[in-house]
Amino acid sequence: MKTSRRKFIQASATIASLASAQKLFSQSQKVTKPIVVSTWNFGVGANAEAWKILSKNGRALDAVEAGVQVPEGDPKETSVGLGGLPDRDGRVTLDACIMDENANCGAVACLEHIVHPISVARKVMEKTPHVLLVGDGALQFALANGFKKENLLTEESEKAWKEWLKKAQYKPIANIENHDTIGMIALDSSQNVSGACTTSGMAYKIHGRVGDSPIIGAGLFVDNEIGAATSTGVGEEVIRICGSHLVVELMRQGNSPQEACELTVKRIVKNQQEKSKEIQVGFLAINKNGELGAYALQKGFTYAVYSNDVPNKIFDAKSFY
Ligand code: SD4
Repeated sequence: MKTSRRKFIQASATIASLASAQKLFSQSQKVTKPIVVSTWNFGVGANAEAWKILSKNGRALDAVEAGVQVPEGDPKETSVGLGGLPDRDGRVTLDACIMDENANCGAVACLEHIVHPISVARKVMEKTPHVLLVGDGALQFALANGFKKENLLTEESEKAWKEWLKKAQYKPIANIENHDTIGMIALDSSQNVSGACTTSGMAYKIHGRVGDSPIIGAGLFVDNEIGAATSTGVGEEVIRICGSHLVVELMRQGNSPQEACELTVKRIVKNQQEKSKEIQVGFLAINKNGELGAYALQKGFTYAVYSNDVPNKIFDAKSFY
C-alpha cells in the first residue's frame, strides 16, 4: 500500500516537473541570442571580446574562452590570472574550468606561472581523457602544450601580500575588491550554451586550497537542454551545495533563471545561517530562451550583459540580505 502510494506521488511529481519544463520551453518569448553574461564589472571588457565571436555567429565555447582571457591577462585585475593576489606563501595559484554544449569539460586547479589557465583547461578538455589536472601536473601539461612559464606576481600584488603578512589573518571581506572571479556564460546563434570560469581564488588562502571555480557543478555548469550557471564568492559555500549544478537543475524543474539563483542562494542561507550574513556568494544563470537570472547573498554583486538588445551594460544583482 505504502509503496504504491509512494509510486503514485513519484509519478505525479515527474508529470508535474515535465509539465513545468515544457512550460519553460513553450513560452513564446523573444529569443535574444546570441547573448553573453559575466560576473562583476570587469565582465564588460570580457563580454566585448566574446561578442566579437558571437556577433559573427561564432561558437559560444570560443567566445567564453576569448572573453575571460581579458581579465586573465590584465595585471591590474588582482583576482584573476596575471597580477592575481597570491596565497599566504606568496604564490599565485590559479583555478579555471570550461564546459561546452556537449557536456565536454576541462579544468585546472592550483596552477602556477601560466597567464591563461582557461586555455589550459580547454586543452585538458580537448586533448586528454581527463577533466581536472592540478598543481605541478597541470603546469607540466601546460608547458608540454606550448604555454609559456611566467611570473604572475606583480609588484603591486607582492606589496599587498607583504602588508597582509604583518597580521596574516585570513578574513575574506565581502565585495572588498568588487571584482573577483570571472564566470562567463554564453548562448550562441546556433542555440548552443557554453561557459568558462577563472580566478586566482581567495587571496592569502592556504597553499593548495582550491575553490569552487574549477569544479564542474560548483563554479560552473552547462546543460545544453536547459542553460548554464556560474558563481562567484566564497567557494567553500558553493562547493557544499554543488551550486551551479543546483541552479541548472532548478531551471530544469521549471524555475526561471532568477528563481533558480534565488533558491540556490537560499539553500546556503538555510545551511549556514550565521556565516551567510558575513560572506558573499553570487550566482548568474541563463536559460535556452535567453532569460537571465542573478542573485547574491549580499548587495554589491554586479554582472555584465551583452546581446543585440543590451549593448554591454552592468547590472546590480538583487540580494538576500
Ligand atoms: C574562490 N569563488 O576561489 C572563488 C573566489 C571568488 O569572489 O569568486 N571570489 O572561492
